[in-house]
Amino acid sequence: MTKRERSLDEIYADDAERGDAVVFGREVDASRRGFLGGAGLAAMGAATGMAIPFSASMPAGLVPAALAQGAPAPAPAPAPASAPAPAAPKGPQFLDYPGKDKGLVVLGDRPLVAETPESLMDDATTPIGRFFIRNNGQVPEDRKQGDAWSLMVDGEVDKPLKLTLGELKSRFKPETLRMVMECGGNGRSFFSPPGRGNQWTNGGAGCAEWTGARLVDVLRAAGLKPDAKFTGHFGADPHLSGDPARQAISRGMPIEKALDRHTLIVWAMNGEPLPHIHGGPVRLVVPGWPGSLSSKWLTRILVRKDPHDGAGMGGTSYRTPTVPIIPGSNADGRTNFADMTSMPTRSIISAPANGARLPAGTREVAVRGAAWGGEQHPTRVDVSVDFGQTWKRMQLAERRNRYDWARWTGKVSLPTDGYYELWVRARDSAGRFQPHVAGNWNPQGYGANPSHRVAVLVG
Ligand SMILES: Nc1nc2c(c(=O)[nH]1)N[C@H]1C(S)=C(S)[C@@H](COP(=O)(O)O)O[C@H]1N2
Ligand SMILES: [Mo]
Repeated sequence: MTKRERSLDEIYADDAERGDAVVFGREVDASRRGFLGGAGLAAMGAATGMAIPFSASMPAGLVPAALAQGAPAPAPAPAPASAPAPAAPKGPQFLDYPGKDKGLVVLGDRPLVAETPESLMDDATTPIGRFFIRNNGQVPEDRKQGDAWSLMVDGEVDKPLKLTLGELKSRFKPETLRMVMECGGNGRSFFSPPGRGNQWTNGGAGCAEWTGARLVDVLRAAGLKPDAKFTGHFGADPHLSGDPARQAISRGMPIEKALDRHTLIVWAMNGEPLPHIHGGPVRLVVPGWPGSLSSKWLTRILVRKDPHDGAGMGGTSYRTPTVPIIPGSNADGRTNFADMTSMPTRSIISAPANGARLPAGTREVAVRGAAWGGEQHPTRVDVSVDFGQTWKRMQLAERRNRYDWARWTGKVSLPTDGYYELWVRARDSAGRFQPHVAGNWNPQGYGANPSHRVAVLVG
């Protein structure tokens, strides 16, 4: 047998720094890999032993998707029995949590935050086991109160309500909708320089079937006063410090969003009682807007005449510049910033997975994924295999209801064996395409929605 060159993904799986040295010709900060120059491109071709058929149209400075931050480490080649035990591999830390898929990637463990790799967003309805987790404080103790859980609706209302979950279920007509919930920081890792916070790739999103009462029905039952202009949301989770005087998070929204018939007080997810880690027994689901509004372990909705002032409001929290600022600058969010409302349009390729190796001679690849867009919805999805020179339109499936994501499928052709990147790009109902790079830099890194890229090796 001839001596086999180690592929670049094997080198990366064993030793990411060595991989960087091969590609970039020098050591680079492994968390923020540098840009790939012409020499690096040649080195990469040599290291993978593969041609890059469309290298001529590869944008200068592009970090190949196979190497980009967040790429799941490809499985290393099995080592011979005699080989010394390999050093602990660097790369993603996978979640080990009851009921959760082992493929979820931990972004932080205090508070617990885990994202769903794009390849696990392959179901039309995201299974509970694959749904991302985002906590800001401690996970409250699970007292298994079920229908005895109670919640308050007060403030600018005629009749403050104190409702148990049992009463909520019996007094209001339940609604079931399949809707995306997405963290406001989803895509943050694509910003340069990095935004502060969890370094989400595209995995701070999922699309579940939510069952609950419409918030509008509950607010009408309480009777809104003329001054009812905003909400404030409260949950039972303790602050990370354990200080009872501090809130983990307490966000609020304009009353118009609270009156949207899709905004729900939810007690079931995919037909099951809402799991504790997702805010059970009761949470809000405020679709299309930053996930932070969707308060878990919901205890109180305060109706206000002024914008809410809880933890996670004001400054640069869930706020983006209304006038572009210099990336990396030190804005405090007081001027020319606005609260985030709609999330931007995003699309993902859920199959093939990043780093997929296809048999030599493969000339056609089936591709599929999802697209969604906050208050907008996707009107078309295109995939490119030649670094964005040409695009092929994919087929969009019907959405069940507003805020559902659109699943899409299609086929792309590959002219020869080699290294390819599949790029996906959605256009939304406002006519906006996803950009190639994250724009509108902001200190906390919100709203990054560049094209998702997947590396594929044929041969
Ligand atoms: N009480 C409470 N609600 C919360 C949070 C939290 O930390 N505490 N995190 C918010 C954020 S930032 C997001 S993105 C979503 C995540 O919901 P999930 O963990 O069910 O995916 O819950 C929101 N609701
Ligand atoms: Mo979030």
